[in-house]
Amino acid sequence: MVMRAASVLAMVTVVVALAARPAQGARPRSWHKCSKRLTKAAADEAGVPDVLNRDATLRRAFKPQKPSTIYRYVNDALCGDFDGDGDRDRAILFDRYTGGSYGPWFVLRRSGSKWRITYKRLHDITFSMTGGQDLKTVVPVYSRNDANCCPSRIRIGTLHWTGRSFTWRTRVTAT
Ligand SMILES: [Ca+2]
Repeated sequence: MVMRAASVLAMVTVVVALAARPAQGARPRSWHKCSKRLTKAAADEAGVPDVLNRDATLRRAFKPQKPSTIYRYVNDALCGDFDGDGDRDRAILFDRYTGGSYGPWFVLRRSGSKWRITYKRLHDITFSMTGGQDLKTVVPVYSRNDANCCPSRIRIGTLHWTGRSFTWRTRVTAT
């Protein structure tokens, strides 16, 4: 009986240990659309409003208003697990104030029980952010004769996680 109890205990210990660690060979999970409300809450917790308010370029652009009062609404919210650690990560792109103003965006990851900023771009005129294996952003590139609605080219940005760090590449393409 004692032996049996001991072996059950050992089994429970193994099961608990397996559950506590990330799945073996866990793979990065693609970025996909998710809750704007929860992503904004994560951004607030990670200190995104402070980062916006401290940025000199954004402060100059919106003076005397605080940038965090300009960037209150979420244009795109994406979730994924870019580093494959089993914890959901989030990315947020804020609504631009006007067509030509900056569209700041951030990548957030869990660190213990806290959200932290792990990547940011504040000064691109980012129109949209989409998911997949990598995060992709679109910035309009206007030629002299382009109407406001219709840039003739776009700059596509790709944020890729190498397993150790992010790489950022852009390429310009016709629309
Ligand atoms: Ca993760």
